[in-house]
Amino acid sequence: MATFEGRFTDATGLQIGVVVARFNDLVTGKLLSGCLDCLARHGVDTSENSAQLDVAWVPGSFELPIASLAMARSGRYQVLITLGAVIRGDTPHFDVVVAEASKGISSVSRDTGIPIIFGVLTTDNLQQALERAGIKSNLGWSYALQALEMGSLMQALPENK
Ligand code: INI
Repeated sequence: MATFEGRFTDATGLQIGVVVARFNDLVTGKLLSGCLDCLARHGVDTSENSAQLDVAWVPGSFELPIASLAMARSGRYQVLITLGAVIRGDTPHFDVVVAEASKGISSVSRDTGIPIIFGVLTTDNLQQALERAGIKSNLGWSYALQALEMGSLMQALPENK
């Protein structure tokens, strides 16, 4: 029996792309900070001229899938992280934006075989979003951990060797 698991201790050889939505950047900027902090503490080079990490900004969560598709197709990354915040109070088309972002991200991931971490907060109000972006905990940290796990798992799985 083979058991495959991701690892958190050695990020060497992992190229990571992060796609961040500017909409609600008070929240997404904090998610990005938490995410980069976690990656750095796990040995990822997060410096300005890092060859291991790229960050792409898009206008809103609706655009996360198309930018993810371009990055996934580039063949440069083993894992992508999407960061966004869709707040129900801000928009009557909350459900549309959330549905397009989630369906789009999952289909890009399946179609390209590149794991994409779904780091889009969906909350009723700004307070809840901020609580998940640093006031209580910072989910950006968790998304980074999940990216390390999935990126290294994909490297370990037989069909990716
Ligand atoms: N984008 C978000 O990321 N979060 C939101 O809460 C949001 N609201 O409220 O509308 C939002 N809208 C912008 C959308 O993602 C697109 O950028 C825009 O429609 C242009 O295509």
